[in-house]
Amino acid sequence: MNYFIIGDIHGCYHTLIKILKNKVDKDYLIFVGDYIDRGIFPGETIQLLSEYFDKGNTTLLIGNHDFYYSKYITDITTSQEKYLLNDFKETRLRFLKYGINDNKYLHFKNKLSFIYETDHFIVSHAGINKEVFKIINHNPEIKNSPCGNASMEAEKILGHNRTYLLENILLDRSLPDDLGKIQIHGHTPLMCFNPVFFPKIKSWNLDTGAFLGWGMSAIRINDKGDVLNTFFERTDNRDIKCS
Ligand SMILES: [Mn+2]
Repeated sequence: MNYFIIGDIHGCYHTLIKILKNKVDKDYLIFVGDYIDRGIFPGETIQLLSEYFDKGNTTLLIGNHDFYYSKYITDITTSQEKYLLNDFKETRLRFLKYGINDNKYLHFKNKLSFIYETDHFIVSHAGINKEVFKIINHNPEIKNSPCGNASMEAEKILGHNRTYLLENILLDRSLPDDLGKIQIHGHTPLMCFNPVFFPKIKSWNLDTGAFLGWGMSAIRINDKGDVLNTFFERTDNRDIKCS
């Protein structure tokens, strides 16, 4: 089986449609997360991703924006300060305009997973260090399974480790460690106009700043983790905010 893996989207729906044209029919699809926020079309984006997920052969990983947006709409007791760096207020209005209320969003969030791992590669939102890899390997139930099913279980098992794990999988901006297999992640935008490979740590970064007006990246790999093709799509003008 071959895999088609797509970097951060952030509501850049038209760019997403374009890059998906490179996917071969039988490819297994993996998205690295950050589907919403920043960009203009969060509703259209998660609608399309839901359809792919429901058809099967697709893993949707969770990004920090996807996760913290769900906190923003549910956790009204917490200070909103920590959300100020995001555009959640605007994103919520865009969702409502498109017909996606909070419950519908939470239904979508239940389709998202933390990690996708095979014998030859591992995909996460922000990249993984050795410490996190150890925790994941001690708790294999959090791999390859949507958080909606796994998160309660993970909470029980991981206890305080869960916050550490979450914040690292979702937020770590440092380069990941060499885990002895190919790593693929997004999260930290690079102005490189191509997916970026770091050979020393066998790691791909697929975030090329779609919402910044740079572009969206994807790779096709085989089940050994060998790269078959790389793709880069300049951000579609319709996805760029007029200021
Ligand atoms: Mn991110």
